[in-house]
Amino acid sequence: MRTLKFKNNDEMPAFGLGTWKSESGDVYNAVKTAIKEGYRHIDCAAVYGNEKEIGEALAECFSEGIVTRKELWITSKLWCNAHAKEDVIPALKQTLSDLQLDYLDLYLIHWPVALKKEVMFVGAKEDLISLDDLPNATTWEVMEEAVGLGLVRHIGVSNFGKKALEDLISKSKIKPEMNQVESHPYFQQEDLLSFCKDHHIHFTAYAPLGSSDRAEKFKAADEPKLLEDPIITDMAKSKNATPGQVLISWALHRGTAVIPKSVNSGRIAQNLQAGAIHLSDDDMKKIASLDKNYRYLTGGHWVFEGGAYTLESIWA
Ligand code: NDP
Ligand code: 1BO
Repeated sequence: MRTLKFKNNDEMPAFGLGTWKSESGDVYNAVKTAIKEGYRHIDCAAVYGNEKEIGEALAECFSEGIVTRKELWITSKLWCNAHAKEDVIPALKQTLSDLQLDYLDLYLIHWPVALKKEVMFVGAKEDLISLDDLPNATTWEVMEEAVGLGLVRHIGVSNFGKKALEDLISKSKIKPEMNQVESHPYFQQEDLLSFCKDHHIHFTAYAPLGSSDRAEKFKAADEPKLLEDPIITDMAKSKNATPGQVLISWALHRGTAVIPKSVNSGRIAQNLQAGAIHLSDDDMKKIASLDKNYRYLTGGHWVFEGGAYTLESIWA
């Protein structure tokens, strides 16, 4: 399995299981099936509301001797309503308790957006806190403390653009080691990927299959269907593979990590096998030609008339 190497020589499996939208009742089986199949990296987040059930699956995998803690790479993310200094460690401890773990391999600031503590899902501009009042660098100081406390091995960010990264890099003792962002053939983010490479920040591609199970209210009516793109489906046929496998293989060939979500045991197994599919330079070029700068996750839910954030400020 391909890995991404960190400065201290820790290696993160480049392929992992996504768990956003993995419902209660499904996620336990998904995680257990994935680990039994050979997955060694699980991507979690407090806001996904399923860390307790993931914790039960992990505990059972350990107690049944399917895998040891050291063999797994577990990522989780700090939700936006816990950015205040005093809220970071309690939120992290809650995640650790839910996942039944002593430490995380990687902990990320989920978005460069701050919410009031009592708000889980943003509904109005009053729910938001401006980054002028609660800067990412303030939250980051406590992320750094979490490393010192041994609660997390590595820290990073998610949904950060170049400007937000530059700001954090200039103010931090421990530099962010990961940026987890949307990336797939329709939204490749070459600029951001190359910025991250230059600053020794690893890059994880989320929504690699087009995130088709997002709630309808967050989808554009004319949303392009990545899994049905003729270049992808033709390439899949020619390699006796599935479109999903071609998309995952493309991300791995680019040198990024990739975390497709599935709760279907057949697709969980199929996605892992994508690591064995070879793409030639010509295949890579054909796929690169598909870029249309199309974000599935626009970030529009953070933006309100007169609110603290604009799309430009979020993605800058
Ligand atoms: P994905 O692009 O992974 O797509 C998931 C959808 O694809 C599901 O409907 C799944 O259905 C389906 N699927 C899975 N495998 C296949 C396959 N081989 N062929 C066809 N369909 C398939 O979307 P996500 O948005 O879930 O992104 C992946 C992960 O990235 C998330 O789960 C989360 O962990 C992370 N993420 C992080 C974000 C962040 O802000 N940091 C934002 C978004 C995602 P089924 O389950 O039925 O197989
Ligand atoms: C608000 C969406 C988060 C997915 O990681």
